[in-house]
Amino acid sequence: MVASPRRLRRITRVLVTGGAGFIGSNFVHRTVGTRPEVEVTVLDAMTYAANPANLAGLQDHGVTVVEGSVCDVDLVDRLIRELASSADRGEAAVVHFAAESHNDNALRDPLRFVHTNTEGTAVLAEACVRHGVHLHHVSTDEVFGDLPLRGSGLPGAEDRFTVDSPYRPSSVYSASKASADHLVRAFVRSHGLSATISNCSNNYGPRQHPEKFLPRQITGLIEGESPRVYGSGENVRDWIHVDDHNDAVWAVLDRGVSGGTYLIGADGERSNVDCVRALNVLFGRPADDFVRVTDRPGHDLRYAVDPSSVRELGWTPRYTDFPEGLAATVRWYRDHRGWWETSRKDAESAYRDREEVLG
Ligand code: NAD
Ligand code: TDX
Repeated sequence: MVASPRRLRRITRVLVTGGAGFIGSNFVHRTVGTRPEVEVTVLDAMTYAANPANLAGLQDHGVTVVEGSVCDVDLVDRLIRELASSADRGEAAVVHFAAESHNDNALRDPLRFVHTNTEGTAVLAEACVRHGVHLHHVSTDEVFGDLPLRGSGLPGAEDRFTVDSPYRPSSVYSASKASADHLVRAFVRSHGLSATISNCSNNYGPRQHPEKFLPRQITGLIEGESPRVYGSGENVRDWIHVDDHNDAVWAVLDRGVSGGTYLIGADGERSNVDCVRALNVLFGRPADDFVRVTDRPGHDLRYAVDPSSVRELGWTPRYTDFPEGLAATVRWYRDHRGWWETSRKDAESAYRDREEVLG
């Protein structure tokens, strides 16, 4: 018999930063659905990436939503003080999703990423130290840079990122997340912060902003447009369903050792071209009916995560069939046109200014 891993923490109250965005709102829904004993407060600045519809109806389930920034020192201090004082029946934790999350935007406005992602994380860490609250910092596999393509024969071509991989971020987005990871570790070592960090691979699922790769192609296909692939399209991402990511975050919250880092992934490596071919097939179109457009400057080639650190906590992914998860995601976008129509228009007008179709 496999022993079920021991819980180190019994968390009964969480402050979810960025809880109106893609992964954060799915985390809130999943927490409300699977852990009714946990009280949830959301802190979100409601930037363009947030959608108030993501949290619709959750107030009836006791979820409190506060509009504000993780960079607001006084607001963060008050919320974390309240969180600490009311967690009498268990422990409180901050689950930190809030970020500027899109690489293409980091090319246009890099300092905003440093402010939100780096400084905002330090503000939270300092308040967590002051009030003795655990911080779970949600980070990305992009902090490790990129790997050569499998089969290329280059050094590292058969590797995946592990907890011992060196940090080699290539964009201001990933550098701002890497800096945040370093700050969390420094607060643990020098200020006694209780914290865990997870670095996850690319997420897909409902409620992802149409600026991102898969929702951009899905909503475009619904509108009758061909998918748009950057450059050669041979770039590989390691896809994981957002619910699997969030279940892994809960595994880390329950059983992760303070100061520990956990890499989250679901063995889902696929090239961008493979993804658009799978989508075209789902839409009943010729697999190769897509256009190649201007590449992203500094475009990372391959990400791949060795998830053994989080699997050791007893977590396993439930969405192991990517085409099935993709088909369910397509259904969600077909059924929620009102959710994405305006944000798609805004994202597309920015894209069309910088993209050219390659011959
Ligand atoms: P998202 O852009 O969909 O959501 C981010 C949320 O943060 C939005 O609701 C936004 O309003 C909020 N926010 C932005 N600035 C804020 C501020 N100053 N204060 C408070 N809230 C603020 O992003 P996402 O894809 O859900 O990513 C969530 C987290 O997961 C990020 O930290 C990201 O780095 C990390 N991550 C994402 C992926 C992925 O594939 N999307 C993979 C690994 C890690
Ligand atoms: O239209 C597109 N065509 C295209 O080929 C877009 C929007 C993207 N791409 C490519 C770029 C990447 O190779 O698709 C891949 C995925 O792109 P994004 O969705 O922008 O994600 P990525 O840059 O890989 O970063 C994502 O995963 C790690 C998240 O946005 C980050 O927040 C997370 O940290």
